Amino acid sequence: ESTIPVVIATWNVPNSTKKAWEVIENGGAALDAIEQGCMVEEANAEGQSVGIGGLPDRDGNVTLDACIMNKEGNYGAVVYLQNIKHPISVARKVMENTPHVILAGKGAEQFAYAEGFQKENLLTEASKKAWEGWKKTSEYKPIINIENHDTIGMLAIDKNGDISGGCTTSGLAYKMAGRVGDSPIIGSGLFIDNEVGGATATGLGEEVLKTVGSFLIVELMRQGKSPQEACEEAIGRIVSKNKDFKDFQVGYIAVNKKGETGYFSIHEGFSVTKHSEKENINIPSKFFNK
Ligand code: SD4
Repeated sequence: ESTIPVVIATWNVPNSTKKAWEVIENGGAALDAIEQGCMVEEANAEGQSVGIGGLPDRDGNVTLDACIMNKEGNYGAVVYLQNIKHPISVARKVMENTPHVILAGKGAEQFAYAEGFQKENLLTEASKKAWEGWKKTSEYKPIINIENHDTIGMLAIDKNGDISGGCTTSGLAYKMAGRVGDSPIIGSGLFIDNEVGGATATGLGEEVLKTVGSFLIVELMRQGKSPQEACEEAIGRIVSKNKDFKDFQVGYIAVNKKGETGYFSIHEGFSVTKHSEKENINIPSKFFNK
């Protein structure tokens, strides 16, 4: 089924897709829809994997990764950003107001303040408690589908048929200090080519990075695969290269220029939220490991 406009996001994030849809319905560009849609989850302190309330690294610091990509193929990202609630918006400013595409850590934070963003404490009481609990064993192990609500990767096609995408996350809980995942890295956590389509990822970022998953999916669609076939092949690439796939999750979503969508994961538990003219629904993804 192909629908234009359309908004699709990783996990169960109906408020985000609703916001993005509203922007598009009012004639807005996919890029604005993406930014505003992602901001909804970033501002939600209960979501422990994005923006404020995100689970910290091993040392108790909340560090955020995000990127955005527009219909011209322009890209902006922030990695290892602290104390700023809306990394997706800072990523957009990097894209629009600097000669660079990625800003990291302190430099990204200083840039954000210069752009008028406020300093905020992102470690909520709930996330601090969870971290203190974790410290008792300090066992680092990626957990499959921590909750049905995680890194938000979002793709949108507006009324003009133009595609944009974004991805925002606090990364893996209790990661090493300094760790950066796939989410803010072009071609891994996100890739958009307005002539072909877009893709974005969630799950164990190291595996997405090693296979440049989102770029792979867009290139497979360029060669004629459907979004569904392309997502399945990209997951296949991971599981064929890493025999430990039983211990980690990766999920991909994709959309092509026609407004057809696809999604696939290694394990059960991944889902997508899709907003079309008809409805705003959460759909369980098909998965590899039956
Ligand atoms: C990362 N891919 O930092 C992100 C985390 C994630 O569901 O998507 N969790 O590796």
